[in-house]
Amino acid sequence: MKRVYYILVLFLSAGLIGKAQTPANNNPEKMQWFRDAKLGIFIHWGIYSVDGVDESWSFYNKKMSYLDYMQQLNGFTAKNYDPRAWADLIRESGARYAVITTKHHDGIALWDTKANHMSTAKLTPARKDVLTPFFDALRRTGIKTGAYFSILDWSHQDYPGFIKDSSRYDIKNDTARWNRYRNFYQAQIRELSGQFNPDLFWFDGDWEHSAEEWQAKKVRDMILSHNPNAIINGRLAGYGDYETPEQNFPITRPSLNPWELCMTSNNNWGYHPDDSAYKTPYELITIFADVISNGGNLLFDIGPREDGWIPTEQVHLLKELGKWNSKYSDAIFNTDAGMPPGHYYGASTISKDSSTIYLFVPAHDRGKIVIKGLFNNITGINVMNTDQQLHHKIVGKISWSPVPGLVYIDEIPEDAMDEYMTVVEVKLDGPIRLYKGKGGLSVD
Ligand code: FHN
Repeated sequence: MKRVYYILVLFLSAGLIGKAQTPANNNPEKMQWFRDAKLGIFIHWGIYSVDGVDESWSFYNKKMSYLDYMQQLNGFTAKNYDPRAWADLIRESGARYAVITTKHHDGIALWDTKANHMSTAKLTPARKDVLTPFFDALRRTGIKTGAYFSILDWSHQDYPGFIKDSSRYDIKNDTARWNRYRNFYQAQIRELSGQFNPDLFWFDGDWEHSAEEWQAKKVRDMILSHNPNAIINGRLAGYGDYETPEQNFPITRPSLNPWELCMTSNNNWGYHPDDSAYKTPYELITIFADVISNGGNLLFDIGPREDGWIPTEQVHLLKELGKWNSKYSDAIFNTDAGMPPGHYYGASTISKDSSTIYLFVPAHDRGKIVIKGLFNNITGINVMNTDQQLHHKIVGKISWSPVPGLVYIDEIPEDAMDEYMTVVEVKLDGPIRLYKGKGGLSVD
């Protein structure tokens, strides 16, 4: 059954699910903070954090019985939960937004939903809405708020994929029952919208029904009528604002829309004490640089334990990422996507005024740095956060040809390199102009 999950993730990462249409009323201005944000922190926290099992999937894939899974309700204490400390750590990472699982496929809400009794407030020793204090802490810290919400609910008695008994039904044969479920899930979205007014809705689970069956347009309209600036991710059956490739790095840039790669810190979304396969800070930073170079955001996931404690490996990753982000923030935030492939063998970004190129050089990459197809004259090159200027040489420029030569930039001295990834700032004589031709005599 685990295969089911992987087939699904394959679809997702291939963009076959979560493909964002650009709805007619999509106003690009509202997306600007998201485009400039570059980094969000994803938080998978729920009753699955008690035994450290796969979120919802552990009963769906029959790794454990539904009843055993739900026994975890008795262990969710949140006794060390410190939402302000969470928000401070998120801020320290350099992230501009955070997305928390307000309700995963298992149907257990982190807020005191009035739509049913399935919540941490009613059914766990925590006995509280843990969502409100987190969103308050985020807002106090200036971090944008994101609400992950699973529109499917494998615990709801009127959901066709209801797992506890085999009462799966075809919605065409029982429209009243499907309408009851639809009214339920939309009521919960109205609660989230009205009570929490998140800056971003991160929907999940749209793969089991069509946009019409979900009434996706109605849900989008409902959210935007309450907050026209709310951003919706690309998992509302085609009614989202951006694409959401998952785990696998997109080799082809997803689209001109903004896009966001969500990725785990080890191999699991939620707390998994048995999973020590954490990415290293170097791997995280190189992935992040690659994402922003391609015009995307990275939504990097952590999975706190049931009591609210965040694994030390995840804290370390966020802190190391934060140190790097603050050292090179001008090259990262409020920049545009870098040069298209072919101009530089690595990640790059471009300043908003297009007159500066930021080259990302992985640690201990030695040798000269080459830029191809740059028409501009270079007015200065420095290793960011150092006094180190670098010289360059133009190679292969034929005096009578308009085709630009190759730019060979001196190697970065060892003592000027960052332990993970160094950023070289290349100042141009004006807005960047790139050669796209096939060489030879013609410019194009
Ligand atoms: O099924 C979920 C999964 O548990 C996890 O929440 C990821 C995070 O993006 N989303 C779905 C799989 O794509």
